[in-house]
Parts: sequence; C-alpha cells; structure tokens
Amino acid sequence: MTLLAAIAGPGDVRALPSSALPVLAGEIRRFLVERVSRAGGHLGPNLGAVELTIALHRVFDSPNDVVLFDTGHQAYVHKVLTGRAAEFETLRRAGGLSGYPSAAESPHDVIENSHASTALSYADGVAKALRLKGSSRRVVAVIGDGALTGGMAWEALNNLAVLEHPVVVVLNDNGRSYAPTTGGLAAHLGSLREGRRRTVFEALGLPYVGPVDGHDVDALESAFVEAAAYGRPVVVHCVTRKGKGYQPAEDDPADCLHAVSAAGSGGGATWTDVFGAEIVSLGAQRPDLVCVTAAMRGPTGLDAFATRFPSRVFDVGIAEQHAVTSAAGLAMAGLHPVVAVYSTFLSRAFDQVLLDVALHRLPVTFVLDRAGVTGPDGPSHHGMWDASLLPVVPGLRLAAPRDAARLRELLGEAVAVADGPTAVRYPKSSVGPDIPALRREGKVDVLRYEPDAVGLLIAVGPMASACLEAAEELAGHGVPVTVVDPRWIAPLDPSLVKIAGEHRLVLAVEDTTAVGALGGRLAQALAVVGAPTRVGTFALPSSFLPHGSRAEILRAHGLDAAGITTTVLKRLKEHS
Ligand code: TPP
Repeated sequence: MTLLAAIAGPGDVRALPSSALPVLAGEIRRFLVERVSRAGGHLGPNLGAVELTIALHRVFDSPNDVVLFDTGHQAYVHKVLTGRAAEFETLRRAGGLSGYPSAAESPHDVIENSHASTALSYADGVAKALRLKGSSRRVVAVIGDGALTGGMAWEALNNLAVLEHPVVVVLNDNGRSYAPTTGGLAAHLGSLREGRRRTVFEALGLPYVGPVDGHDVDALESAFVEAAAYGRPVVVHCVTRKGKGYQPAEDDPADCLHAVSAAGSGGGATWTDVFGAEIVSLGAQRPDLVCVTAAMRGPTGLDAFATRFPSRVFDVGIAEQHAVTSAAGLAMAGLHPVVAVYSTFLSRAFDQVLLDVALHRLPVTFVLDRAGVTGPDGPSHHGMWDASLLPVVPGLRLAAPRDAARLRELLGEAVAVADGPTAVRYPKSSVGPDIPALRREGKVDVLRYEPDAVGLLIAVGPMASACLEAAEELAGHGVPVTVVDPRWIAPLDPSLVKIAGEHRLVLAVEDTTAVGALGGRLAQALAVVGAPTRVGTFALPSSFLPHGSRAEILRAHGLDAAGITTTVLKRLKEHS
C-alpha cells in the first residue's frame, strides 16, 4: 500500500514522520504525471508545488486556517491531500473534478476564480473580517511570481503591510509564468535568490522569510512556523522548480508543460494558429504594427511574430489593465498595437478599453482568443462576456470570423482602422473548413439564400457551420431559412438591420451570453424603425457555466445543428 492511498485529509499528512515525506512527494508526482497526462490539465505548476503544499498542510490547519490559492491551477496537490485523489479519474470532465479549487467539492477550497493576482486581496478581506470577529484563524495565500506581476497583488500588499492579523503570503517563485517572468520584479526576485538582503517586501513594511528551498519539506515547515509566529502579514519566499521531478517537464523549453492536453485530443489547425501566421504577414507589411501580451505570448499565438520581429512584441506580465493602457500609449505615439489576450482576461481591463483607448479614439486592435465557451477550464475561463461588454464602448468595432479566411480578412480590416479601437473574437477550437459566401451585402455575408424563407438565421462567427447544417435539416422539414453572417457584430451594420427587417422571424445564434448580445441590440434597432420582425437571441444563459468539453456545453444549450433546428421549429409554431 502506498502512503498516498492512506491520505484521507490533512490530518493524515500531519501524522506522517518527516522521514516519510520525500516518499509521499515522489508518489504524488507519479500520480500527477499519470493522471494529468491522461486527463489534460496543469502539470508543470503542480509538480513544482508538491513539497510546498505538503508543508503547508502540516503547519497550518485547513479549513480552520483559511488557505487560498492564487489562480488555482496549482491546487491539484492540495486536492490530493484533502481527500480527492480517487476523483482525479474525472479531472476537468463534465460533472467531474474541477481543474481549480471548488467550494462545492471541499470545505478546503475557497477561491474559485482562476484569474491571477487576486489571492492577496481575498486574504486581506478575509483577515480583516476575522480580526473584526475576534477570530485567531490564520490566513495563508499561495501566489506565484507570475501572479505577483499583476497590479492587484501590489494593491493588496500595500494594505497587508498595515494589517494586524496573521497572514502568511507563500510566494511560490519558479521564475516563470508560462514563459520566464519579465520585468523589474522578476529581476528583484532573482537577486533575492542569489542572497541580496534588502527586499521590496521589507521596504513596504512586510517581514520577509527566505529564500527557502521549495523542495525541502523540513526547511519549508520551519519557514512557515517562523512566519506564523509573526502574528501579522509576512512573505515567505519559496524557490521552486516548475515541472520538478519529471524530466520532460523540467526540460520543456516552452513552458515546463504548464498545461497539457488530454491524451488523444487535438487535430486540425486552431484559430490561434491562423492568427499566429496572419499576424506575421501583417507585421511584414506594416512596420508600425506591434503586439502586446500579458504573459501569454505562446498561448495567444505570438511566438512566430516574436521570432520574426523580436523588438516589436511586449510581454508586460500578468497585467491586462497595464497592457491595454500601455497599448493606448503605443498608439498615441503613432504605432498600431495588437493586444492578444484571452477574452475572459479582457474583462478586468474594461475601464482601460473604454476610457484609456476608446475615449481617445486610438487605433488599438484587441484579438480575443478563447471567446465563447472554452471547455474544461470552467466558469472563469469561458469567454462569454466580451460580446456584451464591448458593444457599449463608443466607437469600438467588434468582429467575429466564421472561418480561417474570414479571420485573416477581418484582422486585416481591423488593423486598417485608424480612428478607434477594434476587436476580433474567436474560440478555443480547431477552425474547420472555410465557408464561402454566396454574396456580400454591406458588411454582411449571405451564406444561404431561400427566396421564400420563413425565417432568417444570423450566424455569429463560428456558429455558421451549425446554422448551415440546421438550415439544411429545416429545408428537409419544408421550412426554408436564409442564413447570413454579419462578420462585424458591433456596431450593427445598417445592411444587417435592413435584411432582418425583411423577415418575419429572425434568430441570432451566438456563442456568448444572451444579455447584450447581437440579437437584443438588433431587436432594439428594428423596434426603432417600427419593423414587425420578431427577433430571438439564441445564446448562452446568464449563468456561470461549469467545465466540460466545448462541444458538450454548446450542445447542452442547444447551440448545435440539432438544437438550432428544434428552436426554429418551436419559434415558428409559437408565432404561427
Ligand atoms: N491572466 C490572468 C488575469 N489570469 C490568468 N490565469 C492568466 C492570465 C493565464 N495564466 C494562468 S497561469 C499563468 C498565467 C499567465 C502563469 C502563472 O504564473 P505563476 O503565478 O508564477 O504560477 P506558476 O504556473 O509558475 O506556478
């Protein structure tokens, strides 16, 4: 029997003699490599956090002490030690174990948001509340050096420095986000690893313990005990190695196997691949074109651009707000920045898009990868709010390509706009074959035309193929529908309003939350001109969608060909 098999909770970890801990760490690493390679998920970060998490559960008393994980992608070891090893068979699958902390799974899990740089602010608030209640429960926040590049982390440290409650900030410093961490902070942490004594934390008024070997459980335990004794906020600097103990991860030049795909997944070029190639050719034609990434150069497809034009790509760290306003500065000084970011991470920079970029009518292009349903990363990774948020920004033009040819075309149109911001959104998936148009009316592509159409399907972006399939099925039922792709989804193109006004029933099919989506805006525009058209929005509900595969989630909400067919038939019946 392995040691791991006997761990049902942190109490069992505390009961082990120190001499057994390296064995336990080895077992956990083998377990992670085997399970995560099969299911897909975050491998490198968790391999680096094995000893740190063991030590944390031996010194602190979760859930009485509140243990918080920043980002949460490195919490697999915590899940294993809090009695969830058996459930790893279902990791990231619909209905299975979440890839992030989940309060529904365990009382040991607190933060569910997987956006970085938040844990220290949660810690500040929890600690303030505990202090007001007279509680002596301690707060522990684990944060990576990558997440520490986010502005929120520093806003929190500023507050923690004057707080009188035990908060232990465990800095898990592996020198990397996905790629090596950039900027002055990274250089400072490097100098601390080499023994420099004056730390930025102490300068802020926070005691500093370390640097500690993050793979030596005894040293970690001593450091945590020392930190806890301060009785106030303190930073413990743990030096770890991403991918530790698994050679393919340690040696992986890209990102130490930060995230791996499920065995047997993949196939076909992705939207990211198409963008990655196109931005290089646009860059070759346009010397004023520069790219900005918030610590996601590889995942957003900018590696080839960086290789070709190394001085024209800026990795600003996990700092989306800064990325956007810095892009505004680049544009003010005459360049055309392309900010490549996941849709879900742009939400936190909304104010910067609105007032730092759009108010100044600056030509910045936002490329929103992972827009719509993303899949196994769950509620905080679904990019289902950008298409509701961005249309309210005056002067911003938002595009949704249906295929690779349209992505290239719309990206070209976007970077040609000189008097305001543009955005192009596409999902996390393979891109599929090109879908030719019959003709273009204004900005709108007509994909299927039925002279006696009883309805119009507006296929937004990647919903085109499902809409065309549905139209074919509907024709079989004797229900002819026309299908159009608006290409630019905000602001509404007059030609779209005109085409829609010529139909009795219009259904906009969208991979986004329904509130604020194209269908609602179109209904409003048609009401203004007094058209008798009924417009329905067929999109995602206004709720936090759980994890599962993209296809499963879309299907569950009727956003596949069969679901669209059923909905059209139902609406026709209702309106007949
Ligand atoms: N931007 C935000 C706001 N949140 C995110 N989760 C990401 C980007 C994507 N992301 C997930 S993990 C990660 C990034 C950029 C790197 C985190 O680095 P670090 O905190 O050092 O943890 P490590 O994986 O190195 O242990």
